[in-house]
Amino acid sequence: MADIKRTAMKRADYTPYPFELGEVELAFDLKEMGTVVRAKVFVVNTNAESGTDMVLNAEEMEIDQILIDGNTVTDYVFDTENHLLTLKNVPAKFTLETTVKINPAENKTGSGLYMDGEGGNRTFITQCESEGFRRITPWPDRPDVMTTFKVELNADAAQFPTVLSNGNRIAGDTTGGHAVWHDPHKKPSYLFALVACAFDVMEDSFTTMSGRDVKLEIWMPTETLPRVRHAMDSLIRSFKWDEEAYGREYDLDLFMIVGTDTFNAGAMENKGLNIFNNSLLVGDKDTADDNRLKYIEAVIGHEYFHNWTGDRVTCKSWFELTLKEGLTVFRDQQFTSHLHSAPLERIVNAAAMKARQFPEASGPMAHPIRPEVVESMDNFYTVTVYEKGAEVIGMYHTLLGPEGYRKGTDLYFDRHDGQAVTCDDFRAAMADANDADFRQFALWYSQAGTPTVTAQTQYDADAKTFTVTLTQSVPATPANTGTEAMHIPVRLGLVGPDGKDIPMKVQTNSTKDGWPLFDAEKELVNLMDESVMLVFEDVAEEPVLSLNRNFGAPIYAEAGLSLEQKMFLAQHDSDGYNRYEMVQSLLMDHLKGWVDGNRTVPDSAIMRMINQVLADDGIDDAVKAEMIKLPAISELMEKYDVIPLDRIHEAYDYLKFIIASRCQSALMEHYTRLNVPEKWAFDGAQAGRRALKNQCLSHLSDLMDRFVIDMDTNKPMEDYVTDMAQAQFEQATNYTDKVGALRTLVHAGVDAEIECKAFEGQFRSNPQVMDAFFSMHATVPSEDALETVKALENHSAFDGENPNKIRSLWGAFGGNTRAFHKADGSGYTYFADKVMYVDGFNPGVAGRIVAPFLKWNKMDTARAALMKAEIERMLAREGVSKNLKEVLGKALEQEQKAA
Ligand code: HT7
Ligand code: ZN
Repeated sequence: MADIKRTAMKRADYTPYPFELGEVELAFDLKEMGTVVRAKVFVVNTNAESGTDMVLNAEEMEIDQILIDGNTVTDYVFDTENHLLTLKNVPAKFTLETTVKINPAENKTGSGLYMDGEGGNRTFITQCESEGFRRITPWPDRPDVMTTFKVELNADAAQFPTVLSNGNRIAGDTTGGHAVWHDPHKKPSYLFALVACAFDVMEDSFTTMSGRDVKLEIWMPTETLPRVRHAMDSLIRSFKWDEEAYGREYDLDLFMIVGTDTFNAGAMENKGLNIFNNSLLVGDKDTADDNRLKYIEAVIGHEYFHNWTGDRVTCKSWFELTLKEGLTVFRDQQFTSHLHSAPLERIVNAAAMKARQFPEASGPMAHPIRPEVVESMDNFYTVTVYEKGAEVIGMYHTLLGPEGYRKGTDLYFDRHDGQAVTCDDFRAAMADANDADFRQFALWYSQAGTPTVTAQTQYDADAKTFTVTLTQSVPATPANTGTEAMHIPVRLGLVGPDGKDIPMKVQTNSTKDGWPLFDAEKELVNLMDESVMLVFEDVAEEPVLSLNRNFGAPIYAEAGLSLEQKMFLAQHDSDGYNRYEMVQSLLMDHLKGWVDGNRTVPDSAIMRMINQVLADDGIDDAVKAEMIKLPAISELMEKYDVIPLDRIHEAYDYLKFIIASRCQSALMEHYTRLNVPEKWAFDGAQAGRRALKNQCLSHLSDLMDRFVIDMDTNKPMEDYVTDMAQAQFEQATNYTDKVGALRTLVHAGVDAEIECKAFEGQFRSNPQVMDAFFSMHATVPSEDALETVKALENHSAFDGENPNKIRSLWGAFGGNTRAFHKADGSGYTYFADKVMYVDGFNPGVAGRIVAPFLKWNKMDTARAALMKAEIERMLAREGVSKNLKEVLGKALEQEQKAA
């Protein structure tokens, strides 16, 4: 095995940077090879000392010249392995000038300055979060070093007429390949951006609450520009919402967005110049489905909201990433809830927590939302930092109510505008603005793992009391961050036999750190001890406990309900989220019972429940679609120490068949009801109809591989449903219906060659749609997907160096449990080859797509051995990145579960 020495940074080791920097003047002479970057900055040693060393970060560059106060410096060390440039014995105050050369055309990492596009769309583009600026110029590349920036850009005017950077343009224009930009707001280097391109622009404007006019610009290749209207409208909605909901106004005269096809993440909040992956910017009714359009809107909002939560107030160190990301995700979720349906948004976000974050929290990469130890920062842009971080912000909102929460954010912005701060500063603002104690709540920042809250109940018919005992347990994780009792806000309700909520009155209440055990107004328990008991009085008849309503805390909630009680809540709970949760829980019980050979949920119960959901006029179509979806396979896998994967697949096949066959007429009836042409609108009700229709079609398609005869037509169902999907494909007047029909056909394994060819013919030149095409094939629930994916590598629209293509084909394949986990190990070998290939030029992406290997230790003996061998092979690659060393190294430290 090659050397796998790993080095880690610890949050506890933070020390402030010992120098202060004035305004930096940057000058770029942009060339694909040999871009010259000059930086000039006035530096002051904070302790007024001379003769100390100044350490700068510097990576992948040739140093041409270093001047201090105009004199050439020779006394420096450039450690190219650790990417550090040390200037020896610098004065107490001085002007530093550096000149370096970099090669953007050779940079395939997606970090720093690199090239995107081809021909007339060739573009210089930057990505500096988290450690990309050091690839552009030597600099203290850390978020707590903040300066103003003046940036001069020069590029070949014929090829790159438009040169953009942060702030305001103070010289040049958008056509001459030359401009000088000045950003008056101090910012850390990770928020720096530049773009040089030959794009066109969509313009609009927004008048802020104080009456200032802001120019809005989206820069794009001319041919793509018509498809960014939705993004521009979303941007205008974002400006308005942040003023109304948080009182936050935009602070420059210009706000620009530039789209790129080559991007490691979704988008980037550079001050005044957001850069977007085109997959989250470009799309309209004919090229993006309803979910994608909603996602585009949410990410446009997210990046814009960062202007205050991230840019104006930033992070003191990268350990504090959730300070800006958790908060900004919470803000974008509020934005989506406000514009669309709050219950639906809650369901979708909770489902993502359960399917993605809970598994992360129980694996080798488990970490608290504020990690304590990091080897590669790229590996910590995680669902834990983002989504669980948002849940933690949501709990402040729950505990303080909307007004208290707003008082907290107002104080946070007042106190910390222009500063780089910590999660503790945010928590202190919430506490101080409300005179509330969040000391125990701080454990949410430091403990990893998903707490379980178990409820035990007892009804006393004579005393008319209902006793609820709540017990919490916090799991140990590889991160070893503690298992102390947390402050968990547990929302609950008591549902009477008539289906109505029973008013909740506790016999005795108590307080801890100022928090009442039972907060009657908010209908929540402040669970702060390991176990608490609440006695509810005047309870005339035995109720059913509805626990963790609205998924108010990111926990496993176990109320110990019977099949009947779950069926009852699924129908009657006044909390929409828990109605959804009960249906999902019954589907999960059915699956698990099948796997374990101990079935407690009969097929007839599933039939009754699905039919009931479909028939219920009180539930939105979009919510119905979510309710009747099968729970994620990752959720079921979480329930096992040793994962019985083959039986899990059989359980899914069986449940799919049960739903399709037993609910066939209801599914058909709803499909037919909803499959009526209507004038398209970006509207929740309409999107809900499309979602439910496509979900019904997808369920019905599970009859395709069984010989079932339709009673009415006497036709085999296989032909019948194929006909329906083909007709929908041909007649679709919007992309949601078109791609929904095609996915159904492809996933059902019927011959869809004609439709696939037609689809490719129509969309070959649309990279985002081709990404969807690749993913659709890579996720076919069959072992055969491996061969399909291999073949698609040769597709003319595929490009193995492009992060979007890597994710859509190979990344999606990694999530295909049937093909990736093929018993002969060929899926593992294939995928490991791809990870190693990507790691050779883009470790950031490799560190993420490798995730399916991480739970090797929970697989059966044969699979675990095959996976382990591939992990070792990846680690043994000459030049393996620190990203892979960290994630795979942690995976290997796990003990194998199967004997
Ligand atoms: N803040 C942005 C993070 C990001 C990023 C991180 C690592 C590598 C590439 C990246 N591109 C963007 C995105 C956001 O959360 O808003
Ligand atoms: Zn963000």
